[in-house]
Amino acid sequence: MAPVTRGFRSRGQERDPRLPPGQYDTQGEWPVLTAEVTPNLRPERWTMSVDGLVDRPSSWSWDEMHALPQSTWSGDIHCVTTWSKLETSFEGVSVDLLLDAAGVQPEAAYVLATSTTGYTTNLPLDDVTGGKAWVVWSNEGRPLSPDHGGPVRLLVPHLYFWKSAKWVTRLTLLEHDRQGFWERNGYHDRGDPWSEQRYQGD
Ligand SMILES: Nc1nc2c(c(=O)[nH]1)N[C@H]1C(S)=C(S)[C@@H](COP(=O)(O)O)O[C@H]1N2
Ligand SMILES: [Mo]
Repeated sequence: MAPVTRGFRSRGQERDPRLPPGQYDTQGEWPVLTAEVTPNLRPERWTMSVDGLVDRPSSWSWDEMHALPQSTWSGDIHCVTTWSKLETSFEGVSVDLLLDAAGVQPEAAYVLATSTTGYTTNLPLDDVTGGKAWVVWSNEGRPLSPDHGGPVRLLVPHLYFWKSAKWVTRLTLLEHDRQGFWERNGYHDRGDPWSEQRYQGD
């Protein structure tokens, strides 16, 4: 029995390659991190808008969003407070679709995402295009709960999860970066977990 036990132990000590540096696995749990009061949002009254440096400022109602081609993303999410949730999935629409419909102007290089609550977060345009970002309304096949951003949140899973604005309602295309809520409070403008871009200057 001893060799078997040792085998298990050493396997348990190996670092999971899916975990970026400084992160731990929540083992399936999904913590809630909310800076503001969770809004009670009725889907019928929610809209998604794309504005700023676009040819056609555009808005989608709940029904219009659901009429767009949908995608499912599966993978891992990483919060800057060091938790990672591995192997989860979300359903929604690609941000590429929304930006293409609005027609992004050539000077646009950044995006500011805004929530119905006033929460904001800034992202390089390159980080929300090319199949890297979605507007999602369900997780593992179930509607997003209000705590997790329901009815609708942004999903930018390759960056720290504060970039994935809950209750997202607007994407504004900008020529110059404009800091959002956490970024003004010292968090990184990009937030790549694999290079540990946690704070300004990292
Ligand atoms: N509107 C809004 N979006 C937000 C936040 C927030 O406080 N308000 N927290 C961010 C942070 S720090 C993280 S880790 C994730 C947490 O999402 P969850 O509560 O669904 O885990 O949402 C991000 N989006
Ligand atoms: Mo976070």
